[in-house]
Amino acid sequence: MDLSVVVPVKNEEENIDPLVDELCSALDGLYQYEIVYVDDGSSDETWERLVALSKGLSQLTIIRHRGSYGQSNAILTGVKAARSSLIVTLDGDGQNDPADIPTLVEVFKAPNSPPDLQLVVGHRRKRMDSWVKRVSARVANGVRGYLLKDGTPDTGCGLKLFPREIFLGLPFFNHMHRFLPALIQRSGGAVVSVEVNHRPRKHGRSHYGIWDRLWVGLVDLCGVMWLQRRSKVAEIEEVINFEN
Ligand SMILES: Nc1nc2c(ncn2[C@@H]2O[C@H](COP(=O)(O)OP(=O)(O)O)[C@@H](O)[C@H]2O)c(=O)[nH]1
Ligand SMILES: [Mg+2]
Repeated sequence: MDLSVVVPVKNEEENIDPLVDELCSALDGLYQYEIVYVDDGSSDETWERLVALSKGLSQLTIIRHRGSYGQSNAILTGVKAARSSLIVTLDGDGQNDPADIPTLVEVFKAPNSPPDLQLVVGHRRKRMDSWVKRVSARVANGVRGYLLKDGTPDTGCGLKLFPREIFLGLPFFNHMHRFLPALIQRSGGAVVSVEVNHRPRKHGRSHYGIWDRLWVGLVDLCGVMWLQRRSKVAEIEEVINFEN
C-alpha cells in the first residue's frame, strides 16, 4: 500500500459522502491507498453515513471513539490503525482539497527534497474563512512562528503528509496536531510547506472559536517551547551485531 489517508471528524454528517467521493476521484489509479475515518464522538448522523458508505467501499476503514477525545486523539487513532508507512491527513469538513494530495506526495518523493524531510504541510494562502478567523490565525501564526522559529507559515492546515513511524515517535498531547512542524524539527526532521487550495465550509459549522484557541494555544505554546529546550538528539556513531 502506498498511502493511508486519515480523516478526523466530529459532527460532519453532510460532508462525509462528498469528501469520500472526492478522495476516491483524486486517488484512484494513482496509488494503492486506504481511507481511515475516525469519528470522535459525533452526536449527528456522521457514523451512520460512514457505515453506509463502508459497505460498498473496501478501501474505507471507519473507527468510532466511545466519546469525544479531541482532534489530535482522532488523528492518533487513525495513524495507529493505518496500514501504509506514509500518512496524509486532511480535515473532514471539505475545506481541504483532496486534489492537493498528489502534490504533497510528489514534494515528499522529489529527488531534490531535503534528505531528512519528514513532514510536508499545506499552506492555505487564500483562506476561505470568516475575517475573524483569518485575523486571529494570522496573529497566532505570527506569535508562534516568532517563538518557535519553525519556519512554517500555516501550521493549522489539516492537510499534512508524514511517515507513520515519525508521527508515532512524537510526544503526544491534546492539540499537538497544530505543532507538528516544531515537534518534528525538534527531533532532527525537516519540514516543507506547500501552497494548497482552501474552500469555504459548505455544510456544518466550525468546532473552534477564537477564545478557546487563544488560551489553549498559549499553554500549548509554552509546552512546546519547553520541549524544544529539553531536546537532545543522539548521533549514532557505530552499530555492531555479531549475528550477521
Ligand atoms: N476528532 C475530532 N475532530 C474534530 C474535532 N473538532 C473538529 N474536528 C475536525 O477537525 C476538522 C477541522 O475542524 P473545523 O471545525 O472545520 O475547524 P476550522 O476549519 O479551523 O474551523 C474537521 O474535520 C472537524 O470535523 C474534535 O473534537 N474531534
Ligand atoms: Mg474547517
